[in-house]
Amino acid sequence: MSRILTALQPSGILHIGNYFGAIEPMVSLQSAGNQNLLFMVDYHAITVEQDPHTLRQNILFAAATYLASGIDPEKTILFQQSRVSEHTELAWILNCLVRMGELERMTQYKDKALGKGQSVSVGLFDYPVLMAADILLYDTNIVPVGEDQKQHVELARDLAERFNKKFGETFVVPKPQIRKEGARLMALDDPHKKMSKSATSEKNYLSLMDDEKTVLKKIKAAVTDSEGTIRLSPSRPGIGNLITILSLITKKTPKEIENAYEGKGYGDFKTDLARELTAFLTPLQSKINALLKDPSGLLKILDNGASRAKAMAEKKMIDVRQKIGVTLSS
Ligand code: AQP
Repeated sequence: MSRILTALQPSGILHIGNYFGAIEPMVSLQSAGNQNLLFMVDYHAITVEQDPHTLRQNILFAAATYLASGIDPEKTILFQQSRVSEHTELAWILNCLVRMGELERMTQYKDKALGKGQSVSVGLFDYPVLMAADILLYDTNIVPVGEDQKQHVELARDLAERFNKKFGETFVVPKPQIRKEGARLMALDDPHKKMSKSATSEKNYLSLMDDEKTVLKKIKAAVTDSEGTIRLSPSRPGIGNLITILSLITKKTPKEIENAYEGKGYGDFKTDLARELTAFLTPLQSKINALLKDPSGLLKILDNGASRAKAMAEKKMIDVRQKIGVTLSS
């Protein structure tokens, strides 16, 4: 039995990249008899400015999205990061092991800090250490993530090994699990950038809550190129991204899609893609909306998840405090 863990920031309405990169893999791993933990990393979300009212709504929305996508709270411990204070406690201890140079190399930090000068929060810089704490606290074996988070999971591995070497065997060294297709869906308005829920333009992403009209508008406006054929090629990231999305939704291979659109142009392809997306999103949205109508039901699930996670985290921190020498009784 493996312990599997993943998390998402409630920093906006989740998009199809989050769904295919992290939620769907977690749902499929749930059925294999593993021990799963899934949570909303609200303390990661506040590394950039958040409106408190919207943050509260986004936490509940993310919980509803997981459940609507097939997460079973009996099989998966579903909770909110801030409810288990051991995450931030362990992050502090790991902060004292990590080196400045390691964090300065993190590409997500560099991307997010770009152009923001001195106004970037220390939290954004330190984000990968809190993520390492999230993972190591639960003796996690596997972390299903999108491609963008691979470097952060590698840092968690390095910190686990460093801690174990210095203080004795304490942490399991986790492995990232990255799917072959869909691990990095690109922005619709710029296929050289990744799809991101906190992007300034809504044209960047396909939200899980977009309605039929919005989906069609965004897909029609999605950046492609002037070649006009439905073919995968490294030099054609725009159409490649759209083929990947269609492939994820229809479970057809990119090759089958290329064959089906032989001799057809972007107009037909984009109309079909928008239709398939709407057919995929509409039932998911109905389930999410039904769950959101019962906030006390959601809170009950999150309370239960928080106490289960807390019990595991408390046990781990007793060992960690002992190992580093801050516990005075033996
Ligand atoms: N474009 C993407 N394609 C595939 N997977 C993706 N993920 C994110 N973007 C894509 C995966 O979704 C999970 C949750 O991500 P996160 O909420 O922790 O933050 P992120 O990676 O920074 O994602 P966003 O959407 O870009 O959020 P913001 O804009 O708030 O930073 C992770 O497993 C991630 O890999």
